[in-house]
Amino acid sequence: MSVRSEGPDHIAWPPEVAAHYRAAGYWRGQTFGALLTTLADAYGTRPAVVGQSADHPVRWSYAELDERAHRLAAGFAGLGIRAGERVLVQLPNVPEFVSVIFALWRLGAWPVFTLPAHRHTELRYFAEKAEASAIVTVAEHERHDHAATARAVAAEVDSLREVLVVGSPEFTELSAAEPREFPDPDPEGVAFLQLSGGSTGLSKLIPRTHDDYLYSVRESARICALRPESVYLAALPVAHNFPLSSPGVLGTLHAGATAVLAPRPDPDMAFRLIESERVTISAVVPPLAAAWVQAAARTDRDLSSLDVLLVGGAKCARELAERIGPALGCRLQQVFGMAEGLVCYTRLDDPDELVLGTQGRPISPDDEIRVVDPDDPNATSDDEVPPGEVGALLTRGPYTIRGYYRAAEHNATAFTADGFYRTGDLVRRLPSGHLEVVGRAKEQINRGGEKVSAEEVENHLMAHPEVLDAAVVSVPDEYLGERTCAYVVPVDGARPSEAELRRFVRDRGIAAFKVPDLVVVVDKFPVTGVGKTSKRELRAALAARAGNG
Ligand code: AMP
Ligand code: DBH
Repeated sequence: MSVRSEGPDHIAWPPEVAAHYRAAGYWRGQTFGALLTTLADAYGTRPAVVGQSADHPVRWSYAELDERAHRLAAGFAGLGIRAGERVLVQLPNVPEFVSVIFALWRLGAWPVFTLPAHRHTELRYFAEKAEASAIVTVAEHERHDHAATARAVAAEVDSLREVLVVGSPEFTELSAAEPREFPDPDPEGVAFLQLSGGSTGLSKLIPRTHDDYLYSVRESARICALRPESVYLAALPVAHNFPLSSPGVLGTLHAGATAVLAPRPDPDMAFRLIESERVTISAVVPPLAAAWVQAAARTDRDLSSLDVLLVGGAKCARELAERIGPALGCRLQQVFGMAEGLVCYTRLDDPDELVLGTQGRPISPDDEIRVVDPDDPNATSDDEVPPGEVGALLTRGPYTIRGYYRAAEHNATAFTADGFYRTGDLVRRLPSGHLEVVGRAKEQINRGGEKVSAEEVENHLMAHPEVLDAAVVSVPDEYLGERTCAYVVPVDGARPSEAELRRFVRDRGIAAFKVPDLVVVVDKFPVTGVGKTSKRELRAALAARAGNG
């Protein structure tokens, strides 16, 4: 398979740069497995993870989580899973998510963090690309038979030897294996593969190391003022980088605090847990923030324990930002991050103007930020715009990758020659260092925090026998921020209906959020000077339609 050999697994930082990150104390030579041992020693009987496991409530102390991770690691090893092997983890917000990933870390195997929303096509792609040897999933979630999908994928991908279903008798047996020790993996080596939102085609795999990720987790916990008494509610799907690490479940554990895993993010579920667990901090994407704000006006639940709500993943409109504090009786903390690395936070002691009007400033003094010419996709780190002007954001630093996993061709354009990551975001930088995100240069639709790659959906549409060409663009949407609109040019004489095309895309086995919200069949696309489809004009046409409608 050609997808398997498109470049190296991991592009390390240059040696002198790595030496600086070590000397500055960012990289401390600790692995996630070793961290859990330290946490169990320090916080033993304190509650680490609270959640629902197959409909029964679970409350694991640090010592219990530690023991479970030890046993599971031995169980995985018994199945033949080895250090350096990749394991697809597709779990919703269940406690086992935490024990499974720490078990894999202890073993030195690499979790690949897929989302519960991913379906056959995506899982197969990740499994092939990573040459994964196992999938860990649940039997069913939100009425989808995950075990069946995983088995179907395993039947098609040679490397996949095991499908492990949390809650099955086989998994329970693995969890009871006799604990044993494994050699601690290299802290500067890859710990796991995180997913990008997939700006060009399918999601890219992002290799993160123990050292770099632990630095961002440790600092995130500090910036969000987590203490052992804190209670973090994971409402978003925990495999995503935001609820995993900013500060997320891992930052929570790092602080010796308690992570509560919500099976669903809706206000009913979230408010019930905030009340019963005395939640102090949580994290949401803007559309969910809006839903919580609305529901707060008519809830009987006691939300008084909530101190901080992080909002990120997509731009939080100023009007929404202003309503959060009054409606929920908490402080707002904005966060602008990416699975590739860079994470910015507004600080808890920032003036209101910055908290409401910016997406924060970077975690690290060594996060290098360049705001460059937005009209030149090849702009270098030298092509900076004047201070205060909008430009394309480039970044480099102690926890930002230097390259995607096995993606040499894409890396050539996604990174500058001197190692800056082209984030694709358009930002303005204030004198304080805070960034205001004003838009996006890359072709990605941000559907309320769920990132949809235009190219990926276009490819699915073009697989339809009656579709000649497809162009997917965003439409502004009051609730989600953006929705997807697919423009389609049919082959001669054909006129596929909107319903038929949407059904076709859905039946390709992809996440429901990627099915175009709107399909418009046209005779031809507007083009740019050199004859490329002009998405700018398509968006303008859509805006005009909306204006007339
Ligand atoms: P992903 O590739 O899924 O990790 O998504 C990262 C992207 O999400 C960033 O490059 C931004 O485009 C977007 N994003 C994340 N947080 C924010 C935010 N607070 N405001 C605006 N955009 C955001
Ligand atoms: O959207 C993201 O990817 C994101 C948002 C906030 C992220 O990765 C993060 C914080 O770490």
